[in-house]
Amino acid sequence: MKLYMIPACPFVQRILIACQVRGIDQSVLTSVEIDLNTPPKEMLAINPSGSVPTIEYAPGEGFHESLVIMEFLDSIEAAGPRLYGSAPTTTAETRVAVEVASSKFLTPLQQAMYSQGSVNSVRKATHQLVGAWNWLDVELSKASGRFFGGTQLNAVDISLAPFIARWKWLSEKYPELPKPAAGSRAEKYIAQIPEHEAVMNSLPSADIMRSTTLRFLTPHPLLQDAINAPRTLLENPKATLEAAGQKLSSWKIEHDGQGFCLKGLFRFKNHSEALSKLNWLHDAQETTDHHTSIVMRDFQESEIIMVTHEPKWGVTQKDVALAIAIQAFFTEGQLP
Ligand SMILES: N[C@@H](CCC(=O)N[C@@H](CS)C(=O)NCC(=O)O)C(=O)O
Repeated sequence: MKLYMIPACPFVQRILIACQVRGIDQSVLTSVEIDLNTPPKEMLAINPSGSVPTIEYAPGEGFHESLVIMEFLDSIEAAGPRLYGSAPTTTAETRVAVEVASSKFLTPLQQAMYSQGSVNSVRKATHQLVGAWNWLDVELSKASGRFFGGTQLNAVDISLAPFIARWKWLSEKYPELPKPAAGSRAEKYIAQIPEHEAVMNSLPSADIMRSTTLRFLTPHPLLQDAINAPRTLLENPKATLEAAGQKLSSWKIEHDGQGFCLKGLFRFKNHSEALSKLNWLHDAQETTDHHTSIVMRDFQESEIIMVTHEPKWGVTQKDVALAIAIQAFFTEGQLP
């Protein structure tokens, strides 16, 4: 059997940890490292979405989704303990526990972990994490050992482990995120999980873990440009617009009596596209600490006006940088 994977992916790491615990080695499930930009055609035939982990259990036959693969691995005869227990009732209960852990704990953690520097996401995570740590603490107190699986890792522990292993870099980057209470079970758990042998054997080097964690914590380069750009007024904004060419083709410079401003007109296919894009814009404004004026004509069309009022009316370098990011997202659907 083959496991299509990239070592830095936390969902792949669930599978690698599961194999370690169950004692399923490379001769049974062979890792095939892929390039996510160009997945092999054998993998795409099984999983057209191109995501990893994907398992090929027989030539041309397979499936994806880390939790489904973990359940499948539990059906294989192997020396190690079962991740979902042996009795049907334990299996069912463990499945439910994985779901609950995902919604109560992983969702808030991932909100911060995949924030891309979004101030709104970090704020939301800050609210939710207090409850998440409490939940973890209470649930661990019901377990018969330091892990959900008692003395060894079960499916719940494994589903959480790759994300918990990233907490260190997450909390360094956002020290304002709530932490588990000092001396609590949750605090011990997040210290012990990354040190568990099965977890250590499954994760790439600390350097790779750090850099991939940080990549999802920092704003997209176009938003980073807007954060860095100075609020310096442009002498000749029309010339700047022309020089930017395609990148600013949805925008024009207007003179509205008080001075220059940038105006862009963007169309949406439907109501839900309009809402998701304006939601992104709200987020981008908070993240770049730069605000625009939006006129939403209807759910098909919005006009965005960008102008800096202080200390003088006009178009600044920051306006232009944010306009480039808005155009990239609004016209291409996602940031390039
Ligand atoms: N729900 C999936 C998530 C897998 C996932 O998001 N994998 C990422 C890499 S960490 C991926 O393949 N992204 C590329 C894509 O979705 O095309 C699972 O649990 O397996």
